[in-house]
Amino acid sequence: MADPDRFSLAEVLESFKKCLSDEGEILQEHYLEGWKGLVKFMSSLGSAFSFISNDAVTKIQILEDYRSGVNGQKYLTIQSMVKYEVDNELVDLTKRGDHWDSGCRTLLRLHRALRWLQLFLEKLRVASDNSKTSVLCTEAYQDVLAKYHPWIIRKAATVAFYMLPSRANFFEVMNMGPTEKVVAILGEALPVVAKTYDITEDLYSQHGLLDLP
Ligand code: 1PW
Repeated sequence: MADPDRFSLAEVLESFKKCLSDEGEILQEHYLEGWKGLVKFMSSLGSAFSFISNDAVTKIQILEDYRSGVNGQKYLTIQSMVKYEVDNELVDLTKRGDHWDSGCRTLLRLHRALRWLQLFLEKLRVASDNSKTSVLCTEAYQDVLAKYHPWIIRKAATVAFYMLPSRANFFEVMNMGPTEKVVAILGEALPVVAKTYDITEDLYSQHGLLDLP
């Protein structure tokens, strides 16, 4: 029987598949489910990753609280959340104030990190068996996420990545069977993650929300 505490990449990718509706809406329930799976993944990578996963846990919780709150219906999809918060001036647009923990700015942080994950897994998919996971992860981080982080976070993240296991061990932690299978599943699932990312990016861009403080 599947161990609920054990990370499975297949489940994470399944959640990201489920989060995209036929109408191109992103269902928060499944988006956050995907993130919870990623947190399990980071826990299985050891304590060096706990500062990364703690931040993700806090942000997932903020969004879950909105979803279970009195206005929970407005947080069904990312689209409905953006409309609700923007229409009701519930987002700090230029500097942090009363709405420093809006759903929009909280999700933006996860959204940016998702791009990193997508890039990293893509690098991992096409890499050779003896390539260093730590290098691939650091490259992906520097390409897309580091620019949003202060020096101290960049430093700590780079140290954590350094401790990542080899590609072969990494695939074992992913709990998905032989390498060829992992590569095949990644090839099928990453375009779905990319689509989720692109839809969110367009939505945020249309509303001028890409630089929320
Ligand atoms: C090995 C695969 C890992 C995939 C998961 C990716 C999660 C990336 C999160 C990096 C977080 C580093 C520590 C936290 C930094 C926060 O300052 C930062 N949060 C994020 C998610 O980038 C920005 O949030 P803040 O400080 O503006 O609330």
